[in-house]
Formats: sequence, C-alpha cells, structure tokens
Amino acid sequence: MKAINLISIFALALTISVSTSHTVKAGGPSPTTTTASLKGTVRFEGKLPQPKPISMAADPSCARQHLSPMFAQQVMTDSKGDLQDVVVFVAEGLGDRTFEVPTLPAVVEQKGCMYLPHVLAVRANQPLHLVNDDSTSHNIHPTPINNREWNKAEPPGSSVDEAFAREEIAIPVKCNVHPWMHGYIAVFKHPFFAVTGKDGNFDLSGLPPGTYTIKAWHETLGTSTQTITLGANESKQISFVFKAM
Ligand SMILES: [Cu+2]
Repeated sequence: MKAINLISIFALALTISVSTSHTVKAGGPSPTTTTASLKGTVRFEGKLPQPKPISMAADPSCARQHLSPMFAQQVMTDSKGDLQDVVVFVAEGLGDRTFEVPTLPAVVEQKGCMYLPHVLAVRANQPLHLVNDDSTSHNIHPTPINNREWNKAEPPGSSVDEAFAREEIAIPVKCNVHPWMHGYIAVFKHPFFAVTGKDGNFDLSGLPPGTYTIKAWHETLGTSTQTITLGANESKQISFVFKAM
C-alpha cells in the first residue's frame, strides 16, 4: 500500500515537473529567468561613398522646407566612422519561443518629403502608424517579398494604419509621388533587434542564455554575421565593421 502511494506521489511530481518545463518553453522566458546582455557598435571603415544629392525641385513645397542641400541617407557616419541605420538582430538561436506583440504603434513620419526614421524596425503584427506632416500629398508604397504589398495615398495631414504579418529584413518603402523618398521597415517575430543611431551603438539585452547568430544589415553595405554564446547573467560586447566596397 505504502509503495503504491509513493509511486503515485512520484508520478504526480513527474507530471508537474514535465508540465512546468513545457510551459517555460512555449511561453518564452519568464520574468524570473536569468538573462544576458549583449551590446556593441557598428563602424564603417574606408573611403565613404560620394553622397548622392537629392533634388526636390519637382515639388517646391518640399524644396522650401530645406535650407541646406539634401543627400540620400545611405552610408551615414559620424566623424569616428560610427555607422547609423544598421539593423542588428538575432537571426537564429531563440528556438520556438514566442513573445508578446506590442500594442503600441511604431510611427513613421513623412516630413520635409523624407521618411523619418529612414530605417525602422518593428514586430510582426505590431501596429504601424504612418503620418503625413507635409502640406503636399504623399503615398506610401512598401514593396515586400514575404508580406502583402500595399500602396496608399496620403493627402496632407492624413495617416495610414497598417501592420506586417511576417518577418522580413527589410522591406523597401517608397513614395511614388517623390522618387527620392525611400526608407526601410524591418519586421521581426521576436523583440531582439535594434537600429543603430548616430553613435553606431546597439543593445540586445534581455536575451535568454544560449548560442545566437547575430546579424547586422545595412541597406547598401550588405549583411555581416557573428555567432556568440551567452551564459546566464553574462554581459558581452561585440562590434561589426563594414568596409568600403
Ligand atoms: Cu512623397
């Protein structure tokens, strides 16, 4: 009798432990899970490509918003070579974890007949709010490969609400009215991504311990890849260097 009781207690304990580990796996890291920190910088080395001037003469309402000459926002660095607008992200290593999708919209402004930001990264199915701040009409026309293509007119002061359902790095976005207007939207199924600012820095902290493929994507310089292993509570720094082509 005693032995049977012990067996049933053991079986119950086993069931609990199996279902617990299953919950953790399916739900992603719980708040009590130890995480690792991964930070770094992206730099550009070599001779900068000649900046491509933009002429807004075709639409005087665009041209008069800029006092200085405008250039295409392609290879953007500071004086130290820190590279801006690079999407740094986890490409592999998260397994089948799933993550809650933010309900707060990501915003793209059309301002001065440019896309702000030039490169945006969002989550799949995260609301995307695209605003026209100009006194002229724009349209917004993403040309994805893995998502649904759409093309919407945006009269002055109007906005468009959309979302992309699937991961894609990165979707080109253009305005058919003003051919110099273009940007990119990178879409992720997890929260471990960053877009470098003027200082070229990125921060992918909060990663569960593990081995990851980290990629850095730039619109004209291509993609660079590194593999990194992070232990629990470990902090690591990595850097990416893009060279002149
Ligand atoms: Cu436009």
